[in-house]
Amino acid sequence: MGHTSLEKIIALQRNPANIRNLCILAHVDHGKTTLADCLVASNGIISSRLAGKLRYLDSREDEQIRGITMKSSAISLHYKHGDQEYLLNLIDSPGHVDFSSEVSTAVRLCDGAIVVVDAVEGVCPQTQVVLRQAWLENIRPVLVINKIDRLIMELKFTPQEAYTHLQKILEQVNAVTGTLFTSKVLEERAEKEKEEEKASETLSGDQVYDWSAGLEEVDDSHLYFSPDQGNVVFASAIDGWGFSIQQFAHIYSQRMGIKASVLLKTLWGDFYLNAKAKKIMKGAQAKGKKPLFVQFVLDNIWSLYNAVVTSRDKEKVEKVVASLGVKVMARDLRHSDPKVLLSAICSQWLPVSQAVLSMVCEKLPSPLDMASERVEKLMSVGARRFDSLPEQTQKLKTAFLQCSSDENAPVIVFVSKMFAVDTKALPQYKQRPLTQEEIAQRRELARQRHADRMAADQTAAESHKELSHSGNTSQESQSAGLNTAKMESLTLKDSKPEEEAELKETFIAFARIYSGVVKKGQRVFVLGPKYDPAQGLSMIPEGCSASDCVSDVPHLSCCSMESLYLLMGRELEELEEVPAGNVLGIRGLEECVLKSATLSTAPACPPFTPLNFEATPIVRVAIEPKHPSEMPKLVRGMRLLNQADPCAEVLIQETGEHVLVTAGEVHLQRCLDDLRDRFAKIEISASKPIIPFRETVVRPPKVDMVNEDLGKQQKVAIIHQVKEESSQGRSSDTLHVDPSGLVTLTTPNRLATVCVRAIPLPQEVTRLLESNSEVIRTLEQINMSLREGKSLDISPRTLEAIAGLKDQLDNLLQGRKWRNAVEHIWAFGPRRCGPNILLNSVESYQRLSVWQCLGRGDKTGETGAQAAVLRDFDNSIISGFQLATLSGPMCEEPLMGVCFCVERWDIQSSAPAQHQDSFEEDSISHKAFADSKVEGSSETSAQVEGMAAGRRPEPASSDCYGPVSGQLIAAMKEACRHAFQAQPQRLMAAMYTCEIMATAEVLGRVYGVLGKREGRVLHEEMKEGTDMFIIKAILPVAESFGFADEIRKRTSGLASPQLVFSHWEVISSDPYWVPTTEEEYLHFGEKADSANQALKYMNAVRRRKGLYVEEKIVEHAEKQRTLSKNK
Ligand SMILES: Nc1nc2c(ncn2[C@@H]2O[C@H](COP(=O)(O)OP(=O)(O)OP(=O)(O)O)[C@@H](O)[C@H]2O)c(=O)[nH]1
Ligand SMILES: [Mg+2]
Repeated sequence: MGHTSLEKIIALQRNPANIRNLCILAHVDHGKTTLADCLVASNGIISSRLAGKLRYLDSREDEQIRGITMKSSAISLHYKHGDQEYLLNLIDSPGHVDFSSEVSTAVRLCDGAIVVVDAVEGVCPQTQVVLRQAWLENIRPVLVINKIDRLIMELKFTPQEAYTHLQKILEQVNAVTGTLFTSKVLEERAEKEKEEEKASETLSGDQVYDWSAGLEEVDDSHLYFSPDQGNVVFASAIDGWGFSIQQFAHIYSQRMGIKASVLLKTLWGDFYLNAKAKKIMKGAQAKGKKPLFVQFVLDNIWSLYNAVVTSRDKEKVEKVVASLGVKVMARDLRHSDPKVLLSAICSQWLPVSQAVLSMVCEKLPSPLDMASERVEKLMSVGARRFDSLPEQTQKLKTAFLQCSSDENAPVIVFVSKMFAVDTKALPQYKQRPLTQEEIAQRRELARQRHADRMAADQTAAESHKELSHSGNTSQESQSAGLNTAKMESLTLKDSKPEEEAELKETFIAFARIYSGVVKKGQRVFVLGPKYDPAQGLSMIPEGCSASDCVSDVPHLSCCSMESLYLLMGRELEELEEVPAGNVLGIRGLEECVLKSATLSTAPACPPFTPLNFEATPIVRVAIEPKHPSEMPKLVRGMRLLNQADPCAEVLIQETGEHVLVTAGEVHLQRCLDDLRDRFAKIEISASKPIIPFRETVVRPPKVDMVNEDLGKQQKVAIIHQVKEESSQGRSSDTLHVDPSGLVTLTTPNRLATVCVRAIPLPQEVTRLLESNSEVIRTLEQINMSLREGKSLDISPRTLEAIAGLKDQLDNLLQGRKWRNAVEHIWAFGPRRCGPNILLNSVESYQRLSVWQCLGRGDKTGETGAQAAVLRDFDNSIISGFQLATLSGPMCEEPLMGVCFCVERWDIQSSAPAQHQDSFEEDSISHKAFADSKVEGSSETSAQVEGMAAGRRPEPASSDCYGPVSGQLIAAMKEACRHAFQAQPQRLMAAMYTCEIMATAEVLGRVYGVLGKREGRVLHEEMKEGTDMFIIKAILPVAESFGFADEIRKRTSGLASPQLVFSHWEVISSDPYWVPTTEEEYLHFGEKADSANQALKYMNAVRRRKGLYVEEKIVEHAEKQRTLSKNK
């Protein structure tokens, strides 16, 4: 535990005003863990000589080997600042994109963050992401510009150049914060205006809005990083030094008699010292003078490095040491590595821990300073507004703000992740140092034993003499003794496996207490993400607590916290109770908490808003055990892995495969290692990554593959293809496809007909829908509640977002084809929120708009008999559309960017009505679905499937086809598939963006690797002041595996890219393309078997899914050879 005793920390935990919960955030490799080492060393937990080399918080073996952090881990530190003592709960987070979910879990528990930026690399993509994450969680950041030593040693900057460079970095960081701030102010202004609008609706309408109103009024100076604000530290974590300008202001105010407050304002900025006038003046740059920062600060550091490292001048060093007043040990002075001497001097002169921790104590908020805005954000889930929550729930806000550790205060705890530790590492299994009495007792015992043995030896020797002739008995007795010893060892061995089985992984919750005192063994409610406090309050009797409540409230369970731990990096310390405002570990929740949860003693507490995850899990692999008999172990292991990782997903696909979805290659590797070594403990084999695709349609191309004008030929070919299929056993008498691509399909009982056309959506629309999927999901939920007759109090922000989406759609869907389209949107799909649209162009059918919650364009529709019948089956059409968009005809991957337009839809009103109710609601709730099964119509679902697969039910009376709604679902799905096939079909590939930093020498090789993998360079620029190039490129996910490794190898580790999922892109080649024109035949040959990338991808997917793959068998090997020569 270092210098600080556990008792001390427990005492500090009781004073929330002096607690700081903070995390370290940065781009990968900017030095977070190294900085954390320095801070940890200041508490004596590790030796300061090892600080920076040990990377203490990277406790996993693979973290040490790879040199990157993969899990965030916490440690509690003690710091004395002025006359106050502080407790700092520090969390180190990973910087690699693959682990950005670990950042989200860390940020949620903190009130502040240290953002670290590499002085050479400056603001990198992940720096922007973490600043955004900090912003979204309303936590306050401070800045550490690290690796200043690289400016001296690597880039060989002069102090003046370094100063200019540092200024630029600050500008970059502030630009990011500025953008975040501006967008927030604009958003808030819009909200305010809207409320005002509501209030003044009855008043006169002529108002003029100033677009920038609000921006100027808001004071944002506290937001920005500036050394004179005291929120910036310059450091070199590896050499152990760091400073804020306060320190230098202090030094120089003593040495030169200038007021510290004056120095504080002028040490950073365009000021210089006029030695003659003994004044500090403005305008250093214009007059060509040295700024104060250069003269007073950087010059000193530069000359120190020069003396110690570059020239290794003993005399100079001694002078410097004397002038700084530091003490250096003789062996450091003699050490062959100058860096040792350097850190020995620097860590006394400008210890980085002191600079950083003082800044943290002064500038970061304590748990008591939590902004009420942040509390409301945490408490209002989804679309609900805070003031619509039950009154008791709203009252809990004061508990948050008070952060009280009173006995009566409600306990509110948030668990942001579960992490697994080896059970043997838990404190209760650890050997404790013995107390004095115990040692004395043992000594006594040992002495006794010794004395006994001496006595026994003596008597044995005597008896041996006596019985030296017969000698039997002694042997017997000896062997008996041996036997008992053996027996003992045997029993010991026997009990071991049992112990081992028990000693497995234990899950500890990574949590923070927002209110109340948590006691060991206490019972609390566990609130699931969907828990509704209003419902809970109405169902749980008043005064009922978690300890005596057997609840059947949905999404609520109870559980007890078996042990509480102080998190100390690699160690855990057991605690009896923990007061509010602290970060802690809790054991005993693994049964009720999967990944994150809210715990409370008050049923009125709402679940916290879900964590913001920046990374989309996209890389999936199928996993199986080497020995099939070990399947159960694998299943159990995967379940544990799922719980232990905030971002990994584990699922069983329809094909029965066990699939693991991860954020990227590095993450995948870590998950597999964990599975193999910790959770399943078996040999496993993983498939190649399964690459996701999307299917879409495009406008018919105007030129053919050899750039000749196409005319009508292409279309003929496509219709030919559809016809071919329909003649292959599909019911052609119910299906008709006209030359323009309009598909007419009649249900098998011939009572209903739908006409559907597929139209490609403009790219911008697809992108818009995709980026707004959350909004669409909310919209869908609201519509559902409205349909069920519930009224919802929707927050203005949500309404704003929905209206915004609608306006944007209106703007993008221009032209004759899309006239009025937005008003007629019927649904989005798949899963009701995807990037495809179902459009209602049935003239005689008016339905409620999906935008009904906006209150405008609200048409109740006509009340004709036909329309009423149609409305009853409305849901079947939507369900059919959802099914069709979920898996397309090309390779059963989801569709994207397709609009299905229903142009005609009739149902003969003689449709049997008794079945309708049961099926109509099936997609609304599971309950309704269950009901329908009870009614005995379960055979219909089988029939729906049968029809979807193209089997044709026997003709008989209309009843034998099952309920009309079911038939309609199938018909709609089929119609959509045919309509899709009637258009030129394309695959869409997932794309990564990557930013690669490389030096000029290796640039060529980077381009080489990118080109080989079908990557496209977007732009390339030179990083200012360095010889590094930054290349931004996009790369198909399908080609990305091994990319990072290859780049690293080819450039001898000089360039290392980070891949981030960016978007979906249409692959331009047509997978179904066959040569149709003379020129094409000439160019590609009859078989056209040159590489068709899209076809390759498509067939790979089909093969994986066990679908039929049409492949040409080589007919004339001879001809093939000549062909390839001709090419
Ligand atoms: N020259 C120099 N190198 C440093 C400094 N601080 C850290 N490094 C080096 O930078 C590399 C990365 O340091 P880490 O502390 O592991 O970086 P990190 O930010 O924790 O990285 P991730 O956790 O993987 O995101 C290591 O090789 C360090 O030795 C510094 O002040 N100067
Ligand atoms: Mg790290």
